[in-house]
Amino acid sequence: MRKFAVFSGFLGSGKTTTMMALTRYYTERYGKAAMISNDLGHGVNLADNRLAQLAGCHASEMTDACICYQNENLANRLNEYYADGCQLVISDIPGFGVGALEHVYHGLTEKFPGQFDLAPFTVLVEPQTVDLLRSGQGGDMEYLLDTQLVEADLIVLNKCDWIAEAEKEADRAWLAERYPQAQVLAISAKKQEGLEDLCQALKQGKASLRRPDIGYGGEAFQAAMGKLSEYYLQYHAVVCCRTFDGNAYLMDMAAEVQARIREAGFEIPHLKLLAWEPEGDYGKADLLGTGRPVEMPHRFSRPCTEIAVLLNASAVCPPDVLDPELTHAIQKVSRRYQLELTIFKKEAFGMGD
Ligand SMILES: Nc1nc2c(ncn2[C@@H]2O[C@H](COP(=O)(O)OP(=O)(O)O)[C@@H](O)[C@H]2O)c(=O)[nH]1
Ligand SMILES: [Mg+2]
Repeated sequence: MRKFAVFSGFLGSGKTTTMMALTRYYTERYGKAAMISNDLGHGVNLADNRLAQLAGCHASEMTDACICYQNENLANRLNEYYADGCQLVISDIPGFGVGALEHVYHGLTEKFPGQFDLAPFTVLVEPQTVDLLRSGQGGDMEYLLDTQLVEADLIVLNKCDWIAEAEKEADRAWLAERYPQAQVLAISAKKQEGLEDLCQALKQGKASLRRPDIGYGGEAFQAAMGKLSEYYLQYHAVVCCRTFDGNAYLMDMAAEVQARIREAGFEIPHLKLLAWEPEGDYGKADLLGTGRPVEMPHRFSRPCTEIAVLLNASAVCPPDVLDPELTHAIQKVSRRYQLELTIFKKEAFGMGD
């Protein structure tokens, strides 16, 4: 088998976490698997790929643009992995992306007929999003949340560790009824539950290569994209004292950003903060909205003396608001911890620009 799967799904639904868990699970049981993190930021070693590398996953990245617009690069990358013995390769797309069914699956099929065995087009969704869709409270993001699921051959309800069995079954049933074209699975990437079913669905299933009308580029698409922006920052920090607590620093930074974006009246569906020290110990904090608690999926195991930090925010907020709010948050919290910062790279841009 030389299969390729796209994992779509909204910001924070767990694409990266699931790809990491699944490539590991698959490799241990069935043969080599690899993951590609796709990012709109420029440069190399952006947050998701750096995280996967720190965690020891078989991973690489494609940056600068959605894989939607890089069919040749993607085909080359897949062929390299297959030549290296990989049997399954998974790539995500940016978390507010739609249209990859057409641009990636049909693009590869038309440009490289017969070359790639495409697994079901897979879309991750978390219970919180199901609640928003069910109650019609998706707001500015409703079009994207819904359209991603319209594209799915396979819907993966992730983060089921958060909900009771009855709620899981109710969410599954609702998804199956509203999106009847898709098979629906329930997993917890964090607890590594449901991975066998997901493996089998990818191994045995096939892409339908449907062509649903998703209004790509239309009014609703433009309206949603026009509200979104991205921010990337990379810096190095020298620590003043041996008691520096990297975990507390990341938590405080996420909380400061949360308070500022809430105060400014905007939303931040995903803020990622990844920091690591020279020996590879690392911490990661995630913020998945102004109304949700900051999560820390990985913690530094000891105090550190210098760190590199990658910050990536995807916000429903204009870039000229997001940029100063984030810059001030970083300065304020870093000053509190007496860190000396060297900034390497900063990018802030609106998705509608
Ligand atoms: N409780 C729980 N959290 C999860 C699960 N999968 C992912 N997360 C967390 O959700 C946040 C976003 O996950 P990530 O993989 O970065 O989402 P992505 O933006 O879709 O790639 C992180 O804090 C993850 O640790 C899960 O199965 N259960
Ligand atoms: Mg990700």
